Amino acid sequence: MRSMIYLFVVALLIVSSALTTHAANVQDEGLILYFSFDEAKGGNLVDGTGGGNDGEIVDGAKIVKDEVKYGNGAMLFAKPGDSVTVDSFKELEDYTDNSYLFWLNFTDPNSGGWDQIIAKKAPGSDRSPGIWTCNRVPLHIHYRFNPGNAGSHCVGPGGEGETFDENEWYHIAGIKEGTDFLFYINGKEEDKQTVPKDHAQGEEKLYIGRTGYNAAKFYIDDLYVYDRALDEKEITKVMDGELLPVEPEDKVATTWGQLKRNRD
Ligand SMILES: [Ca+2]
Repeated sequence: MRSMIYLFVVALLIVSSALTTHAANVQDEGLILYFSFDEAKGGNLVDGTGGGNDGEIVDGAKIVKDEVKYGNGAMLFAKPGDSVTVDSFKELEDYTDNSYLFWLNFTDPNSGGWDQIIAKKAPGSDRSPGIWTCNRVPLHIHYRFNPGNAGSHCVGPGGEGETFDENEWYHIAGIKEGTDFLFYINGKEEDKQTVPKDHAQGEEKLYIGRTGYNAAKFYIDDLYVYDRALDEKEITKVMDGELLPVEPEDKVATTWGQLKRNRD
């Protein structure tokens, strides 16, 4: 009888663990959009916050399994036309303070043009924020807000004028708080600029890859968009994957191990 109950409890734990993991979203105060890039469903990226603001794979960009930072997939932007868009929604249109955090791995030197990584557009503006490479071959990031085209010019690890290497993952965090723009790379503040407190905003899409500009060439993983400014500690937490749900296999293995120990 005792082993019957034991088996029943184990079965129950496995089933409930699988169910809760399936439903687990990534949630945090002010987190309005999250993409794991682990899979595409019917040509869409599922909004991992549970908010339903899925991304549409418009052209080219692919989920890949060979170069991944977290989970079991990332997304590759390999061609100038590769593009993902997210339709406008209230929180995306309304924010002033905001934070964009993501892992980025450039696959190639830059084309020499202003190539797009991410853009949240607004009526009459393409930088709320707009994130590009710089118009030169070495790899930098150009991170801007309107009006006034303000923000970081050509930043890399180490600051303005420094360059990113190819084939290496970097954690990027752009934080706008009031009139401050803070640019973090791998959890370290590398640049600080003054930007308009009330930057251009309104109903327009969020883009990854091509806009009116060609897409830069990169892998991206684990994208978080907040409608508030994160502090340094929170940036590190996101970078370290601490908001991610526990993997189902780990959970079952852990539960099983604990049960076995309790029984022995
Ligand atoms: Ca992933």
